[in-house]
Amino acid sequence: MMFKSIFGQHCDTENWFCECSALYSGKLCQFSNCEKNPCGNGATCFPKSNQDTVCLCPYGRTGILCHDAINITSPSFSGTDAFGYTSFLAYSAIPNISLYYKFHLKFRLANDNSSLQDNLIFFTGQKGQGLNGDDFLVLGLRNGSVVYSYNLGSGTATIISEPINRTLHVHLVSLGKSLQAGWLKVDDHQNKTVISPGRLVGLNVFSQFYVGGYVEYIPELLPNGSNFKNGFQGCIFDIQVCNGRDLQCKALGIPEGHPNSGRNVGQCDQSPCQLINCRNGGTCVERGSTV
Ligand SMILES: [Ca+2]
Repeated sequence: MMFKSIFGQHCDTENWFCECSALYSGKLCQFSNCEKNPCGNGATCFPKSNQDTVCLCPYGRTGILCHDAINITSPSFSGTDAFGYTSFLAYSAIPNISLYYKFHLKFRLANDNSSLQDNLIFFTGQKGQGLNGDDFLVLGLRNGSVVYSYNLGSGTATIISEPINRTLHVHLVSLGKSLQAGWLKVDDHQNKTVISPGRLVGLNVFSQFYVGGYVEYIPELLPNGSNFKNGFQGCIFDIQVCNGRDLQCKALGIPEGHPNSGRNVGQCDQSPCQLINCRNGGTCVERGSTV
């Protein structure tokens, strides 16, 4: 089977690749390269115009040329830019989630309606990207709701939450799967459940675990049902995965809490009130700020 890449090369979908000219890179040659790369520390460089280049910093670096170190405890993501790059974190594939798993996380949206339209929160699949392999697990936002989907190889199961309440600063999501049965709980909404179609019960995913976006964001190369159009816009924090027989919870990554790579990720602005939801009509007041 052949299809035409967006830059005109023909690609064979069985073990295909696109041969890119020197000024382009990426699976579909979709990224423009810088002729002379001024960015430091392995940053992604792309030409913004004939005169200007832009550096997208790797995880842990910031600044115009990515020379400055940044300590990230709560990652903030800036969605997909006009050149097709998402900000993302990639963690080692999570072991022992085939039959049973749970995830817990919190997120805060950028103050922008587009952050709720069609945005990825996390993804893992068989190849991370590509046309082979049906199994995947994805969480995202679409039309104001949280969307949780998985495919165990015999069809996609999806749970769509009630629309989230945008007046909350922080949203809580818990989800899980036990054999074919999935469940999703968002904020104080009722728990929702689904049973995946077909007969298969195991989630067989080998890709890295992507948070906020992908290395190469090509929605048409992702498995059907997992293709959110944009990267996440806002902060995602306190992700816990619970796996194994006893569903023991821990942070993502090997070692724990450490991503393998990332791009264009900042530190979430952590004024304490942005992370607190007062109950019963209360208003959060920050103490100790001096002027
Ligand atoms: Ca499977």
